Amino acid sequence: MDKKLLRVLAGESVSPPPVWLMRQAGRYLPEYRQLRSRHASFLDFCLSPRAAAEATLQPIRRFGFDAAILFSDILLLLWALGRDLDFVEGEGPKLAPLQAEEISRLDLSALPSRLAPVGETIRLIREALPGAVTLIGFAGAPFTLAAYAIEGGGSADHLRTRLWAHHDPQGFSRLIEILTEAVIQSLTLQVQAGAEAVMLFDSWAGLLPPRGFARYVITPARRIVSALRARFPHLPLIGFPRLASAQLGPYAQETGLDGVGLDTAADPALVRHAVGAKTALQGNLDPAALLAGGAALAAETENILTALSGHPHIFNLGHGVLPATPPEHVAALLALVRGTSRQAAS
Ligand code: 1CP
Repeated sequence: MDKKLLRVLAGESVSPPPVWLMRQAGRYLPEYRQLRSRHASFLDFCLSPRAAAEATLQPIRRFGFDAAILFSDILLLLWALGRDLDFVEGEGPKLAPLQAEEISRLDLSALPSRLAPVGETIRLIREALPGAVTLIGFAGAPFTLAAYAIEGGGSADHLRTRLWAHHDPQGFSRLIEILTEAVIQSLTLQVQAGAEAVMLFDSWAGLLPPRGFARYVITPARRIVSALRARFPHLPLIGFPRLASAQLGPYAQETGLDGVGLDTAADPALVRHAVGAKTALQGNLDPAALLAGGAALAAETENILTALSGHPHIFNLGHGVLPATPPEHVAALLALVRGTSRQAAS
């Protein structure tokens, strides 16, 4: 196998580690801003296969990452289930907040046709992608999707979601089950189109108390892993339960995922023992260190490389690239990880 990222997800420690960054496509790149300006709506942009494929490939051409991540958004799945979705410039995503009586109207039947352009995007990316680069597909995990559906967008405290889970655990579980099925369908479509690994983004998993985490994060992730493994026995899967590093031991062991993403606050030296020798770890440079650049970037990068040396490791950030990040800092990071700038840095 000549793809470093797939070797690491199979449990091998590779030095230097493969590297890609969450939100490696996006506003910090001038070529992205130019491409984006040709589409009025972000949803249309994500659903235009040629534009989305181009956005995916831009950071690969510029930096030569070891993986490309499909350019799309986790919220497209809610739109594919019949929820109205609008990305408001400068404010973020807006949806009509989901009411309990609307759960039964979430429509799984429209999902394959509504997400068909995503399959086309993946086919275009695979045609253009260099052979050593792995294409990662993704979905939001059910709990994070539920949080966006219920709140109607981003939220400071996610109180509607957290209260719903306590007041009406049966209704909430029903919603999680429907979203679990939708995630399985979306990831199946992506793998059939050519995604070589998939990642589950559970950005708000850390809001839950331990029993809620087991029920709404671990159980759905395990179902997603087993449904996909039944269809695609060799498919590598990565999970990213953000802000939940204390739960990563049980999360890795009970879900059967091949890799786990670490957020910025996670201590890699502790987590590597909690998850065991075979679970790959992905992360976890502070995006602010990448924005800062210079000595801070070099020191933080070195710390992570040392803490995960000898463990299957995919170098990444602890969250997405910040829009103000100078592209030269990304190039400097790659040189640090790959050991080609040790002289320059000393
Ligand atoms: O151009 C623009 O203004 C749109 C900004 C943007 C972009 C570039 C959004 C809106 N989504 C994306 C792309 C995106 N989103 C990718 C593409 C691939 C890549 O990483 O390069 C991915 C994987 C996502 C995933 C995503 N969307 C997550 C999970 C990761 C995370 O950041 O925690 C989440 C929570 C979202 C929701 C979302 N979409 C967009 C915004 C601004 C948000 C966050 C809203 C909020 O919570 O306030």
